[in-house]
Amino acid sequence: MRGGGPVTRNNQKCKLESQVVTMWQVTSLNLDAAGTQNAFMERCSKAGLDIVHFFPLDVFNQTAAVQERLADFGRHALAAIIGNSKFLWPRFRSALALLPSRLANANPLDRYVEESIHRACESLPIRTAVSFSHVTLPQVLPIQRIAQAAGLASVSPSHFSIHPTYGPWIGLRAVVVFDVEAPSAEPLRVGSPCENCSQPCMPPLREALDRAERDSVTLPVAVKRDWRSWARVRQVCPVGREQQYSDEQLEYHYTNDKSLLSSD
Ligand code: B12
Repeated sequence: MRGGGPVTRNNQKCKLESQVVTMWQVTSLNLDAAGTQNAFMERCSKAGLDIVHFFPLDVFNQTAAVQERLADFGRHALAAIIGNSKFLWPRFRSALALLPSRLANANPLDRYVEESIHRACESLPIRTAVSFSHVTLPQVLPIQRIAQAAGLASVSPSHFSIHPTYGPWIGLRAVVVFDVEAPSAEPLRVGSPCENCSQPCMPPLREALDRAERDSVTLPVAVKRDWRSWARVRQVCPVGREQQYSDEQLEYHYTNDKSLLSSD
């Protein structure tokens, strides 16, 4: 495989209970892994999946319950969390415009994400294993906890993954495990974004939950029906405010209303 130069990365591992964050200083990535990273990131980014966060899979597997661990090709494997910021939306809309038949899918965005990530994996000359966050059977991928262990984003009290730059304005789409050796990682300690925050997300969350209970609806139904109240929970977060999704992206993410995708 083609090799790039050695790569140095900083990853943060956040632990909310103790309000302590551990930052992983990852160095001396071998040439195979560096080449894999570059090729893979480029493919994902072109599709609008602009968050590609590499980490040694062991940082999650070593603390996870046995049934939640991801397969590691029998080695200290390299893995990546694939996600997106608001940058995904124009790319996704262009892909729909090029191929309107995508709208026939029950969930066009999930299908687009699947296709894009599979294509990025297929471009690599190594084995990969992909787990998608929207696939909930036979079991849910605990991607928020993986993102926290990997130092990408810490989980807020309102159950959002908060990225230091994008705040809650990210989607977490998949975890890819690569059949290459990950670098060794050394933890450093830094602060969490929710530390010392007045947590303005909690009153709107409680309100939205109370309303769902009063209306006797399940949470998935409540989120769709009462989406503006649920969106408040995210909009009040002080981290990454300027990274908010567009109105259309926001509404689609809460409602999955495909009619939003039919207009230009
Ligand atoms: C099921 C689900 C929901 C359920 C949550 C029900 C529940 N009690 O867990 C409902 C329908 C309520 C929901 C709502 C939303 N979700 Co949701 N959801 C998921 C999904 C598919 C699985 C989560 C899960 O079951 N985890 C179970 C175990 C394995 O994880 P865990 O770490 O032990 O527990 C976490 C969750 O269970 C969650 N959780 C636990 N209890 C509760 C209670 C409530 C009220 C909520 C909202 C969440 C929640 O938080 C835990 C971490 O703190 C994930 C994708 C994924 N694979 O994680 C997306 C995911 C968590 N959701 C996401 C989003 C964006 C939303 C919505 C904003 C919009 C939407 N798409 O509906 C809303 C509102 C959320 C909010 N905080 O305001 C994003 C979060 C991105 C981010 N930056 O954090 C994810 C990662 C999907 C994605 N593609 O990015 N969701």
